Amino acid sequence: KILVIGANGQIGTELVVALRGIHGVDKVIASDINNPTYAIRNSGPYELVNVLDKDNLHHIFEKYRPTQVYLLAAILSAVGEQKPKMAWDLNMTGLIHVLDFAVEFKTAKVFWPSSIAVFGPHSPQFNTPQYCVMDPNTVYGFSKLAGERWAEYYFVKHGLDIRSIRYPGLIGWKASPGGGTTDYAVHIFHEALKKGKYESFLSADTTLPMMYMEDAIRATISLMDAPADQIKIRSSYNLAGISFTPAQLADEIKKHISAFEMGYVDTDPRQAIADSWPKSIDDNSAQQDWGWKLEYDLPKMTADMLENLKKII
Ligand code: VAH
Repeated sequence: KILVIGANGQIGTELVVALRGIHGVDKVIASDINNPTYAIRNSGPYELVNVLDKDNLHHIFEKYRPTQVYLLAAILSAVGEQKPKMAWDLNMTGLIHVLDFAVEFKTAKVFWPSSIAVFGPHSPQFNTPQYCVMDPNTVYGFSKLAGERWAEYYFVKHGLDIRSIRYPGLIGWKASPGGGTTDYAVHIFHEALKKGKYESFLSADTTLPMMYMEDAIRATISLMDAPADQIKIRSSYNLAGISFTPAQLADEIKKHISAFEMGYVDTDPRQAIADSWPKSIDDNSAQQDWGWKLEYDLPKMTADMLENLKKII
């Protein structure tokens, strides 16, 4: 059995769909703190799980004895700055509970997402390497950095086969983003189709590493399928994705919706968060260790997003 915790989130929703397609619906237990969203309702086994409730979480591990666990429950960067202690508690204590039960129940593999948010103002801004100065200044960012240290620690001390990816900002059409700084890159598509215009909360020239959800899910599954001896990094793997600005994304959308109008909100707290993150990432380690290769560039992603969103908006 595969347990996905945080199944209602932007990554969780898509991961449940992908894993059920591979392993069969009944093999994948979706779970989250609240009831399933439309996207996965009535589509297979579902449990209410609160990673901060040890008894509840222990009961789920005992009931299913999962061979794989994907822990996607987290509070993201923007919401995390509004609720710093809650973000630290959920992201950190939640992870440690899962690590402990994975060891207790001998879970074969654990996946846990990190983020480019682990880098900070003094990290190299371009082609940010796997190892460098990391001084994240958001609670989300340093909870992910601390989480990477815990993940590697449980691999070394307990032999737990835990694997992780530092995701760029993710863009997909199956599920809404969860209160992050890169959410603009999803909202813009919905607004372009519904209203023909969008007011970006990040400035026109804010370059960020982003990635289409198809690539992010494929990377996750290929990392988890790779033989353990190929996984040389047990903190978290950099993934580069595609780096672009809101202006470049708007221009790409205009190739499909010529009347699309882009505007910019001049003050938003998420700008400072975006400015603290790298502009591009070096993912050589992922390419060498487990053969990572990106498929969606900006034009291909934009075309696919609009084509799929058009059908459900
Ligand atoms: C966020 N979407 O904005 C997440 C992600 C790199 C960004 O970690 O917080």
